[in-house]
Amino acid sequence: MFRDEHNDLFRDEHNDLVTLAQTAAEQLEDVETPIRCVAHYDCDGISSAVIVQKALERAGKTFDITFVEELNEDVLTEIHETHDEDIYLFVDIGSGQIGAIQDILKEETVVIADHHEPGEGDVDVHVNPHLVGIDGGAHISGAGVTYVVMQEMEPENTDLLKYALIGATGDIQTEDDTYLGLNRGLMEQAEEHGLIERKTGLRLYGRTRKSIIDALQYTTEPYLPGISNDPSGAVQFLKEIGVNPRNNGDWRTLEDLSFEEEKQIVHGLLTRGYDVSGLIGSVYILDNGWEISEFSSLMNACGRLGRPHDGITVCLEEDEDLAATIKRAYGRKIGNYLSYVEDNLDNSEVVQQFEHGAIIRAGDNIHANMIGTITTICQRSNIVSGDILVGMAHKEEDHVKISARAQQDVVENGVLMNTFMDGVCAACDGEGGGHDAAAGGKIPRGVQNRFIKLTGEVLSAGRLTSVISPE
Ligand SMILES: [Mn+2]
Repeated sequence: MFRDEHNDLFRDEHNDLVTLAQTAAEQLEDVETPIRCVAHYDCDGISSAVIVQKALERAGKTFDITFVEELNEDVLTEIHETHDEDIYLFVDIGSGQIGAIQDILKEETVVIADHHEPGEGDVDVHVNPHLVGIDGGAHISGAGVTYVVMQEMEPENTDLLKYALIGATGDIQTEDDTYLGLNRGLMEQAEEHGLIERKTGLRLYGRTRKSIIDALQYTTEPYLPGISNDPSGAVQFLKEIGVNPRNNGDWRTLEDLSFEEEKQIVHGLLTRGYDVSGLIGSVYILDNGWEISEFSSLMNACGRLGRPHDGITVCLEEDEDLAATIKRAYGRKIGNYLSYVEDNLDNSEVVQQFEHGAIIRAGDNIHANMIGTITTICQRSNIVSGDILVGMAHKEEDHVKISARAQQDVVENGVLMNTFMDGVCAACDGEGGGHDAAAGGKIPRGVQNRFIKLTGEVLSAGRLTSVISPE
């Protein structure tokens, strides 16, 4: 069978992943009946679904996509009972639940293309980097794995590379804004094909979308006194350095500036004594004009608003109006949730303060999908102060979703949120994990008070260092 050269870039080094992908591609090529695709609802899952949609359309297959927030026996059973396809394709989800999939879909053919840590079990085809010694956490996303499969199916699918990288960006698989491992190879290919352009510049919020004034005033890391949260200060700064924020009456974005003007901004910030080293780096511009991290935030917003199918539409139809609608709806939702927290700062039933941090008990007032985002914003913008912030929100009928965030200096002192969440959630019949500074978990609703008591002890003086820090 004809195979083109594109996957060759990593065929040598990552032969085994390509071999798995080839098996999956052959399996899918042979299908003549409808396919049920199940995808995770976040940016990486939506990007994976976009790749599936485009590739299966090109291959003339009949298919439909179901998005899920998580996968467990109940969710699988429901999907199984409400659909009658004989073949399932899981993308960016499934590896961790492979045992349940094997049990529930025993009559069906199952292909999994995922990058999560695999559980115990076996399906017809399981494409996962962990199985072949590749770091699925940092080096390739669910969309990346899906891409490799679809590229094996049809070399023309190379144009879908950018979605592999949007997915990786959504899963924060970058370090100091560079892509690692297989993602790096994918990025190089995307650049070669003109799908993504990399340049060095100011990495300010809203690079391609916001006025320069907003990009400056919304920059809070590092904090630029006289510019951050200060629109008139930002206007004054631009005036001082002689950069016009408008062009024929239209607000200009950073992306609209010439290289010289961008340099003037950097120079102006340095002259004022700001440390801007962290603001200068690689920026990646997609061929639709969006900066990749902003586009991936948009995809995440689609998922969190419960509109993942709109994410596919935005990608494939380049629907700018829909993108704007989603951004507005998401912004409004965040604004409402933040007001709820602000209105309850003095209400210890909702915001409970401790020596070293606070717990937000949102109950049904903040959607479980959004509690992580809200906890992050409350901490970064100091709406709720403290070293550690823990957010809790009702999930499903009988669970509580938990998000824990730590300030960077706390993490540097060895206080790790994943260890903390793992320990406290396990002690409450739940499970937790995640990253050093941002972790989360899920516990049964009946043990909320126990969770609050244990967490409160940790967030109180003394135990913060003795319990969760190694020293
Ligand atoms: Mn993923």
